[in-house]
Amino acid sequence: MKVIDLRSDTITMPTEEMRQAMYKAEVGDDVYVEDPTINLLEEKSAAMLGKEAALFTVSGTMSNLIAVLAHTRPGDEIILGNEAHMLVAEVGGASALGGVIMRNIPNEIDGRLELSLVEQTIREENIHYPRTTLLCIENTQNRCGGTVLTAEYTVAVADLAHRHGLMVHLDGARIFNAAVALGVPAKRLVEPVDSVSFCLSKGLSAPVGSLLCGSGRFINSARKWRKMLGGGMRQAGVIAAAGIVAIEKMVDRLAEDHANAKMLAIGLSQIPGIVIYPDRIQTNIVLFEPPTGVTPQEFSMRMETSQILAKPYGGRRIRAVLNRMVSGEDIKETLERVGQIVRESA
Ligand code: TLP
Repeated sequence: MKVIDLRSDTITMPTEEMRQAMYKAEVGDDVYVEDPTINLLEEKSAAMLGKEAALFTVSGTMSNLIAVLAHTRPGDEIILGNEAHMLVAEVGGASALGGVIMRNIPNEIDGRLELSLVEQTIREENIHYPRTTLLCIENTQNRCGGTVLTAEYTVAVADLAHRHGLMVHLDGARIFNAAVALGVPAKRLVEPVDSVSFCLSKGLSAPVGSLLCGSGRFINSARKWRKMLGGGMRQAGVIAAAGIVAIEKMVDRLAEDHANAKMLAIGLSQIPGIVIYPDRIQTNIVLFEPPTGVTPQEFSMRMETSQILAKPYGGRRIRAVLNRMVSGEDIKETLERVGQIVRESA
């Protein structure tokens, strides 16, 4: 039986074109900013996102952590959603290594942070209070089911933060999914934020890496923080080369993953007992609940026995992430196998 891996879009393998580019990549010592392939990836990334400069890092987690370190001082408070990846799934790095308090407010079902709640949470000047210095938002919002933040919303929330003297960082691990879903260039979605990170190694299929983008001054500071974290790489052009292919060739095809996500969601909604809202699917992430009486852990184990990999994702939810390694045929197969599991569990 074929294994259908829906655990994450991080499982995507590099394409043949990426491997060729990696083989041929010109390299140099990137700590001296002398790797031409990394320099090119950083220039192209900054241009695509309409920012002055960019920094290549090993992961989304490292980019987000560097952003916090560069924007804040120990003892500051940062605001983010209760479903933010930076809060839930980055090992508490911002607090442990950056010394900041992570103050969270609930994400709306569509991933937004309610503007009035953001405003109420920003500290006023008071001798007892920490300084609130950074707002972090996420687009797409992974744990809300890959929901997108519109350009209009991002302008509104960034304006609010800026009015109160905060900087704004956007965790844009899947910003190109948001751009494709909304049919707008990614740079429009990140225009009002001070920094943005995005991942090469998710739907874009590169093997490694993330880019942190922002002003020239911010990126100079970020480069130093990256060095302190041990992230100064040397001839890493061999991996950056795949990243160039990722941003140039792999963005438009994300639409296929979105269509497959929709197909999976509609199919799941037709299986009695499965709880899912296909109308809420906006990109490549599908959250669903197994029939009552079966725990998500148990259901995910039964799926695994049927060679379908998808993990419990908090509460009663299971997450399936569509990606380049999963075809339309695989979705049909998934629906058949899941239908069978539900019939057998009844
Ligand atoms: N997300 C991964 C991991 O949580 C396992 C996934 O499978 O979704 N921001 C967002 C919104 C993310 O979803 C992720 C990774 C990151 C940051 C961190 O990126 P990496 O894994 O490169 O450190």
